[in-house]
Amino acid sequence: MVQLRTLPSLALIAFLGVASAACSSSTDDDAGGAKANTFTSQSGALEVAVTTPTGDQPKVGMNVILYHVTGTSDHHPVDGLELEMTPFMPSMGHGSPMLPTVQALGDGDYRFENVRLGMAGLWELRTTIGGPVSDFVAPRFELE
Ligand SMILES: [Cu+2]
Repeated sequence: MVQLRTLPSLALIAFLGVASAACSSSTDDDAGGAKANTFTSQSGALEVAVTTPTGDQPKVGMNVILYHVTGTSDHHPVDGLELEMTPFMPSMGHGSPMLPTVQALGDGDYRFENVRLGMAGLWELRTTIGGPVSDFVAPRFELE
């Protein structure tokens, strides 16, 4: 039994190694600059890939944040959404002194400016989704 399982187990370990490397993309540069952190909306209908223009993680201070929104089932970009982002620090119960502005870029892409994250710690980018779809998503980031 042990011998029979040897080959499949090695293949599985190799696969898991690749998968975990893909997930921990924040610190390695081999991902070709993609570095997306993907979050599923509350209803499960949408997936939101979150990046920054530089490919770096959001940082303390002012940020530009990019969302790429796709349908969870068909993976098609979703345009025409009305997004409203409210950064929030759940552990401390406060938000940001300014609300980000958003610009729809087409092809499922949305650009938020003035995302001011005032201190280190865990932040949620609480985002209501309106327009053709009513939903909610809250990407979370630990800022150093
Ligand atoms: Cu705080």
